[in-house]
Amino acid sequence: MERTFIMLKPGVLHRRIVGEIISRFEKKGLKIVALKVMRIDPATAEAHYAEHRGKAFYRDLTSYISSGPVAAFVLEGEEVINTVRRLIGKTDVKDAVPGSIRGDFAYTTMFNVVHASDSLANAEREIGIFFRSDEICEWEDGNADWL
Ligand code: 3AN
Repeated sequence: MERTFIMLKPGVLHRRIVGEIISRFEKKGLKIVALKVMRIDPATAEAHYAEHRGKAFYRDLTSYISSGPVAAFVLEGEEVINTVRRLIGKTDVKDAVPGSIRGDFAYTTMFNVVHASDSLANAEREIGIFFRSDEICEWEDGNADWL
């Protein structure tokens, strides 16, 4: 069983499409174990995107991520990291196919609507940045046999 970190980026709350996006993960059968609306301070934004330090878009990216409220959550499931990456679509919006979240809701790569962890190591690191352990709620899924 894996966990992954998802963040709906600034602007998504303003567009009132949080529910529509979360609903895609729920309909797939993925399990929400943590969920909150928050602001990301600049130091946390830099820590989160540390692997991109030095790239041309790094400064714009970290200031954008701190520019407004985000919806952050943790999903749990078998192979959830790869499943979520397929649901969100490619990073470059030109390659994000219709039917994926980015393909349907994003127009530019910087504002590509959603972040999701891309590896087990990054998932653990990112969940640790954004959630305390007491904010993660384990629950039994009585419907698991139907998925
Ligand atoms: P992903 O979010 O799909 O894991 P990363 O980690 O390569 O992709 O990039 C992190 C974020 O940086 C992207 N979600 C996007 O907002 C931004 N980004 C990535 N590449 C570019 C680019 N070439 N131009 C502008 N922004 C970019």
